[in-house]
This record gives sequence, C-alpha cells and structure tokens, in this order.
Amino acid sequence: MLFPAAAAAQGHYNIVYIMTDDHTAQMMSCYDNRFVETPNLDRIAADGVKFVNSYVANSLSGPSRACMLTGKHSHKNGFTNNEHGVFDGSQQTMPKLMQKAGYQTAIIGKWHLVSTPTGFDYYNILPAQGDYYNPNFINMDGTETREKGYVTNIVTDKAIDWMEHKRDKSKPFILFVHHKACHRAWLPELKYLREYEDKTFALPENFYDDYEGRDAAKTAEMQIGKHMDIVYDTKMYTPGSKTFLTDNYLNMIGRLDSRSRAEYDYFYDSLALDFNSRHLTGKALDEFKYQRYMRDYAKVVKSLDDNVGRMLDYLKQSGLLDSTLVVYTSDQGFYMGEHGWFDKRFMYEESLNTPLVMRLPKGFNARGDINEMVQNIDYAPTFLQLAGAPVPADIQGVSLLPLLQGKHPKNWRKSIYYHYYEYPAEHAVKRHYGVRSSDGYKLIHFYNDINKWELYNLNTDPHEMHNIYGQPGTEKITARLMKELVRLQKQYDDQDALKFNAK
Ligand SMILES: [Ca+2]
Repeated sequence: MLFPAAAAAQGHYNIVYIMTDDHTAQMMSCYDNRFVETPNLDRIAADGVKFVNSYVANSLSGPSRACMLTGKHSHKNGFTNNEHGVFDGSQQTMPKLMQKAGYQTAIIGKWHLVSTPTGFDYYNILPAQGDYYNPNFINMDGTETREKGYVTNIVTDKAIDWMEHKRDKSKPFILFVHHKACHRAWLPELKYLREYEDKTFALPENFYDDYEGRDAAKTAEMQIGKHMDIVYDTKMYTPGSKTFLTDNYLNMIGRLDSRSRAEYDYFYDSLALDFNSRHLTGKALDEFKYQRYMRDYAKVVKSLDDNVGRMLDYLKQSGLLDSTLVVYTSDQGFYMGEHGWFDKRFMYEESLNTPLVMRLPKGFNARGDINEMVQNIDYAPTFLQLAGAPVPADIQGVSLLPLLQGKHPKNWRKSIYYHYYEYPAEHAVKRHYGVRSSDGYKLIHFYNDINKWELYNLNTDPHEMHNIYGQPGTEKITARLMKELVRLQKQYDDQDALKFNAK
C-alpha cells in the first residue's frame, strides 16, 4: 500500500463533501443522543473520525461557505455578511486550485453566494435559499428547472447521478453536496409528517434565560417565545390571517401539487385547529412553539440522515469508498432552545460549533474522537494537501491531514478566532469578534453601536450564563486572552477589529 502522501501525489483520492444548512450537533446522535437518532451520520463517525472541537469563523450561511471555499477568514475573502455580500468569484478558491491539480469539481444544492460559481466543472444549484418542495435549480446555462419532489432527496439524486453518469471517470473528483436541510422553516418530507409527534422534547435548562450581564443577548431577536413566527415557523395557519410571514409561508407550501398540499394541510390544519382552540399564552405558548420547532426540525433531519445513508451506500456499491474522503459538516451550529433561542450568529458554543465527521480513505489510520481545535478555514488546505497540491501561503487555515493520519502535532493551535458582521439585520445580533481557547475560556467584544466585553469560563459555566468580564480575580485570564486575541488579529491581519479593541 502506498503511504497516504505518496498516493495523494498521484491524485488517487476523491472527496465527497456533504454540507448541510443549520444542522447542529445537538441534533446528531453521535454528538448528542438526547433528541434524535441519526444512524447514517453516525456511521461516518463510527467508521472514521469525529471532531469534537469543530468551529466556524463566522456563524452564518454565506460567510461560512466563503470561508470554506477560500480557507480564509471573512475579512480576507470579502464575504462578511448575507445582507450586502456578493462573493468575488475572481479570487483564488480551493475548487480552482483543485482543478489545477487535475481534479474534476462539482457542486450540487445550496450555493448562497449570489455570484455565479467559479472553479466548478459542473454545477446545479438552488437559487438563494432554495425551496423544500418541488424546488427550482439553476443550470450552468443560466436557465432554471423546476424539479419534482423533496429537496434533500433531489440533491442526493443529482449528486449520485453526477458521480455515476456525468463525470470523467479517469480523473479524481471533489463533489460538494450542499443540502438545504435543515434551514428555517423546517418543512418535512411528507412521509415523515407524523414522525416525532409522540415525542416531548425536554426544555434546555436555560430556556428561560434572562440574559443578565449580556446586553447583546438581551436585544437579539431570536427568542422562540417572542420572535418565532406562529405561522411561518410553527405552521399554525389561520385562514384569513395576513402578515408578511404568512405570505412567505403560503408561497413555500404553495409549491406542492394539490394532492400533496391536501396531505400537508390535513396534518397541520388539525394541529392549528387544536392550537387555536386552546388560546395559549405565556410559558404555555413558548413551550408549545418549542415542541413544534423541535419536532419539525427533527423530521427534516430524518430525511437528511436517510440521504446520507444513500450516498454512503452508493459509494460502497460503486467501489469508491476506499479511495474517497467523505466529509459531513454544517455551515454552522444552531440553538435548539438554549438561551430560549433558535437561529445562530453568536459566538456562544451552540452556534460557534459545527458538526464535523469524516470517513477516511484507505491508508488513513485515525479513528474515533479528535480533540484538536479545528475550524472551517481548514477544509481548503486539507483537500489541497490530500490532492497533492501546494497550499498557497495566503490560505489561513491549516491542513487537517496530520490529524487524519493519527498524529497529534504538539504545536497545534490552542485557540480560534471568530468575527461576525451582519448587523443591523434580521435577528438583531450585534457585531462581535473574539477568541476561544482550547482550555475553555472565551473573550468576546461586541462593537459597532455597543461596546461590551464578555468573558466566560466554560469549565465552570458551559452554558455561558455568567459573563465574568471585569470581575475581581479574572485579571490574569483576561490579560492572557486579550493578548491572544491581538495575536490572532495580527496573524490573520484583521485590521478593522484591531482598531475596535481599544474603543
Ligand atoms: Ca446556515
């Protein structure tokens, strides 16, 4: 057998990169078995590796995707936020470098970077957020095709079809399978409408967080109780009700054909009828919304897990599995009621983390949990190194290949850097940046129209309920983290953030 690096130099490895949207580790049983079972996702981890300290650089769809494609933080790839961002496709990207290394590149599913994809030999992408039911896809000639069925199944069908029929089988490939699941508003595959309906999900212990000492958390608009829409998010539609979000909801399910729509309405109408007769208020209403949210999200994960299983089965049957690195991750984590929230954006653990499991090609011996801190800027250099391609010096991530070979380099990073920009915007999460250390401390600076620092000791306060910044006894750890923050800002050349430190 070839030593992995030697085989890589000959371009022997394929890469199947499966990325979902807003799928959080709390809803993946190999990370957290409280809520759902995900046997197929868990299969990847069981046969390969699971990164237990996996983070994003900016917890939001477009920015996260841009970090992955470039191996650079947001301020360097230019796509800092979804509201005003258009990805500059003329810049150096990992898919372009993979092409140079002789790889075929393809992307299927969610793109969300506004500009036309560059560096892909083949693409078939969802417009903007895409739709769950009978979704449109953008073809390479710019036309759109409306497909019939459920988006997670269709993305998988297209990915398998590309591997089986569309690629040049004489070349190695990297295939990006980008699912719409599990993005808001969590519309289930019809065959799973009734799944999880008999399950009552336990409330997180900080569901009724009062955000004391955390001003940015206080003003954020992502509380399940206050901000989750009863129609758009929880589907409790009252005929005749009319809001912006009601119209959006009706547009989404309006894509169903009449027979499927009747099946959908039959299910949700009975729930809505019951809901409307109960006139819930206060905590009872908050908890009703939480259960609806958890159940619908879990159903969407169920279809996703099925489809990841289908991909694994195809790779096995086609003889590709031993020569393929299979990566499963999400564009960021998500709140499942922690702090009373849904959505992401914050540098708190639930949305800073993202699931990352990999099934390794033959010759890579790492198995089980990997504890080193990794970030989504690391994927680009990892794939390049696996392809035997040079990693340009301006790429800011580091290759995970040594970790996949079972090594534990002593000089591995001991902290990660984060910067979130999208404000003012939906959910009203203020701009912030910060550092998280491998020994469980986190320093965050909220800036722009606020100037607040937060410090957490995750060893004693894993749910980040107690901001200890400025408290007696924290001087030493604050100084250490501040020094590390500045070191990372300089290393990554985040000049704007450096200026905000002193303000
Ligand atoms: Ca997302």
